[in-house]
Amino acid sequence: MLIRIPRNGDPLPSEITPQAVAGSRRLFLRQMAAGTLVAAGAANPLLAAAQAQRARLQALRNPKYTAPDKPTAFTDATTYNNFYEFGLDKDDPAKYAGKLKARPWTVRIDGEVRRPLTLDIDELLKLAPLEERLYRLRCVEGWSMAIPWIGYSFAELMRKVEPTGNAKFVEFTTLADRAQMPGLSSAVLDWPYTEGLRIDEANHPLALLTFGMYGRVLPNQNGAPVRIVLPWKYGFKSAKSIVRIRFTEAQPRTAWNRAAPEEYGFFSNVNPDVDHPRWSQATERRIGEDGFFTPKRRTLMFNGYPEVASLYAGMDLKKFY
Ligand SMILES: Nc1nc2c(c(=O)[nH]1)N[C@H]1C(S)=C(S)[C@@H](COP(=O)(O)O)O[C@H]1N2
Ligand SMILES: [Mo]
Repeated sequence: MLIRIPRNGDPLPSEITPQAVAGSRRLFLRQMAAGTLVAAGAANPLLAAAQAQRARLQALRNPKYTAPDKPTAFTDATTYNNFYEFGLDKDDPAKYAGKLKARPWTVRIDGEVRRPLTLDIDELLKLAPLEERLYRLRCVEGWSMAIPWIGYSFAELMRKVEPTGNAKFVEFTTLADRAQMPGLSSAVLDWPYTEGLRIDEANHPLALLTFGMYGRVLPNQNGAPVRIVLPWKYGFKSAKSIVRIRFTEAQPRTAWNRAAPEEYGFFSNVNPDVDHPRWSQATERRIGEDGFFTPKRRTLMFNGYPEVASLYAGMDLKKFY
């Protein structure tokens, strides 16, 4: 991502104390001193209010896809974000995504399919039963979270649109609206943000078309009203606020690959043995565990989802990073 190039002696991106965390720690200490801290959830009244206003989303917990991890605090998952359409700082999406109008919203599904669809977001949401899945999310920058997402396998949508024999890839295009997204004035990426998958990856049951988290619809900063979540890949593959899904014969270009091809490949599977050209990927910092003495976690192959390994049988994953 657009992290400062660590020069000699500079901290690695994963070692910089995130502003939001430092900020909430200061607030916590102040509240402690003032004796106003009644419960952990009261630490951020603004967030509590935002959470209460979002619609609940009913979903059945799928135990097969429930990571044994402790879920990341909702406050962390909604204030420490990458969503460059709203700015480059981790707390920019929480500050500026409030403007995003996530409903009404249409998603176009077309390209190499027998039944192209243009669906209102609430029709798309009802296309298959919603499940809750606790997935690990590993950002290429070296931090991770565990988030209870709500959605259904992207494979369910694929069955409905019936890809043709020519469909070899899927391209996701996300919203690029200058009126709602202040980050678009920056030329850091060539907007709109696009991502892509090989069709067998998209068809893997782990790939989750996601509408909610923590029991409610997605907060804007996490990609409302619909995003994809690919827990075995680096976080940037999981495109937010999707407006178009296109099935293609040729491998689609992706925003990050166009911006820095040596750093962000098409596959971008989590792999502790393949370093980013500017830093190691062997370990990670779990957001919320960043005490001074907290050891880093070892990053797992495919982020701990070995069931995807067969998708890459026979591929040199150093070459196809
Ligand atoms: N449209 C869009 N999607 C995006 C991004 C972005 O900047 N724009 N950032 C990606 C990155 S780098 C990460 S790590 C995840 C973060 O998701 P989260 O904020 O819900 O944890 O979103 C991904 N999806
Ligand atoms: Mo990321």
